[in-house]
Amino acid sequence: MSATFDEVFALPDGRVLPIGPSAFVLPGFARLSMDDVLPTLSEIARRSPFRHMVTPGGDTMSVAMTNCGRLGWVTDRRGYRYTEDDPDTGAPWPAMPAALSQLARAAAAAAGFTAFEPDACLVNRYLPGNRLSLHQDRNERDFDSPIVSVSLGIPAVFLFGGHKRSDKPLRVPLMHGDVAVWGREDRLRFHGVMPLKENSHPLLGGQRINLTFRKAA
Ligand code: MD3
Ligand code: FE
Repeated sequence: MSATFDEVFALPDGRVLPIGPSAFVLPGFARLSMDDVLPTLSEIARRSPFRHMVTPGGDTMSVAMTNCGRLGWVTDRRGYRYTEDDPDTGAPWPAMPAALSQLARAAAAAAGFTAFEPDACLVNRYLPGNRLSLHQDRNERDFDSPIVSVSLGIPAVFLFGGHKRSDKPLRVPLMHGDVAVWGREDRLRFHGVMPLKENSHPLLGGQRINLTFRKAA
């Protein structure tokens, strides 16, 4: 499969598209940062490799995860939480690279959230067929800060739900370089990712990487 015109040529144009009262998609916002961003991802995965975590219910997640930043999100049979150390290596999570925190801060500001200082970045790796079922992000202490997510690689359909699990979600395609920012009344919305379709991206191959920046503490 060859890359689409959009994947190769779409450049950020300053658009901030509202998908909720305080939720926005910034198409292509991260596209021009790849020379700085991609090497940091290899280094993070070298120090804290991607792994399939287990939910409290005992299911192994299809999405593979790692983290950078002072805190990292983990799940196991004991529950969901943030930790200072990677339970697989026993070492602190890799520090958040400046290229990543600067990108997250700039995206938050472009969406109207000033002074965003993330202390956690969850790195999700999706292969074809992998999905993320509807959930809320509520393990963070600070619900006043927004969450910033950067999509890289092959496209995915993001599910943007309501405040009840049963609310019918909006389907939002997220392409390489797209950034989503959401906070305030949209911060606790249910959301998920549809099973990834087989595809290929010129820089990332047959995978999707999603970076989710949070203020956890
Ligand atoms: C939520 N990640 O790691 S981020 C997660 O693409 C997670 O890997 C997904 O959910 C991923 O917890 C989705 C994208 C996103 C965008 C807008 C939202 C999540 C949102 C708006 C409201 C709530
Ligand atoms: Fe989430």
